[in-house]
Amino acid sequence: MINQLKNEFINLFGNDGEIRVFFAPGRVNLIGEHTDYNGGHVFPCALSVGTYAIARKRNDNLVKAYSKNFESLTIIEFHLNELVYEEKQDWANYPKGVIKVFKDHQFDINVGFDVLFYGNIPNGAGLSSSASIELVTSVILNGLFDLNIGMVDMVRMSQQAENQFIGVNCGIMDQFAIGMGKREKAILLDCNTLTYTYSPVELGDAALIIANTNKRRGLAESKYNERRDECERALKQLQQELDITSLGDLLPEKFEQYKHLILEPLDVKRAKHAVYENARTIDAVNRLQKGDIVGFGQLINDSHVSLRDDYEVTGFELDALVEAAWAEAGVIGSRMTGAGFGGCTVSIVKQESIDTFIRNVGHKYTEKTGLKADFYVVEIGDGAGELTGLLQNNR
Ligand code: NG1
Ligand code: MG
Repeated sequence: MINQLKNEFINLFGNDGEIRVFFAPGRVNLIGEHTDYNGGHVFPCALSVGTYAIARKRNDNLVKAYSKNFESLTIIEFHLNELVYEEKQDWANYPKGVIKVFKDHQFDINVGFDVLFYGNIPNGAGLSSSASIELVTSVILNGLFDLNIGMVDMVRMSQQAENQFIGVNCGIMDQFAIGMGKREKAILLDCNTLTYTYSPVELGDAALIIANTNKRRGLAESKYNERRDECERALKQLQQELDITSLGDLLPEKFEQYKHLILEPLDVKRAKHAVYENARTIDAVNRLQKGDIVGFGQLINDSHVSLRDDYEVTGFELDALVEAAWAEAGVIGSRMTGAGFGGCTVSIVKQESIDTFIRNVGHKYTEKTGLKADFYVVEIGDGAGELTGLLQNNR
């Protein structure tokens, strides 16, 4: 595939000068949802699918970018000194935003570059195609301009691009998982301190299956910021008596003791989810590490119930898909993943039941919603970087 992408690059931009290849994965979060911006723990992993980019420095100040995923569009062109958000350029705002943040941090990007992007992550499905474009742009800049930036700093700058340039006030989970991911491992990340550990995802005779509702997440952005506000308000009220910096600092027992300080009943539910989900995430990783897959799966189910009833970010389609999964014999756990409202679920399914799972759950889902679900067996891949020599061959 990479050779084909290189050929297309040459057809678009000519054959003059060294061509380099970069990749950033998508991610799936196993547990710890809507905890990142609450200073809690998350447990995501990088996928083997993601965004490929073929890139080469130019001699002038232009960036010329082309995406194979939007082939009807021509090459998008912008000047390094005019990095402004443009509604009609949609996807190109992600690379643009990252370049802007790098320049704002005084990194020396003295010439422009040509770039071809190709992504094989389903779009708008909660698998972080946007953070994937951000991170692939970061590693392009780091590589082409010999910037020698550490990955965690690139993760932070990619998040800043999303916050400041795109205007989504997201936490750091997606960019961190995509930058720091490791094959066959998930990352337990404390979003308050950014301390992290890798945990092997050994599920015995079971596999992880992603199912896409194919319901796009239209309202997600506005509801997302609304949930952030609700949690922030709850935190402020708790801080009147508690010395905490985030909801992630609170254990469930303490929360029960002090929740009367939160004035709005809805805010109590939102904060409750954040506090219990954080505790659940730490508990789940302990169980997984001890080989207690059933216990791990039970907590994944509990996470969905909490996101459905307390955080209220699931919706008809996600609930239909998860309920159909719960009814299957070979299912150890199932829940929504990502921001919610649509997008994907993640399930732990016994190998021998995968085919019947896909058939039965797909059928029930369509009966209930009129939509068709897509299913993928998860392969946990490596984080973002340049693909040199051998790494290019097996793609
Ligand atoms: P997705 O599903 O990628 O939109 C969003 C946030 C994360 C996190 C999750 C909920 C963005 C880019 N990312 O993920 O930071 O808060 O929701 O756990 O909005
Ligand atoms: Mg996104």
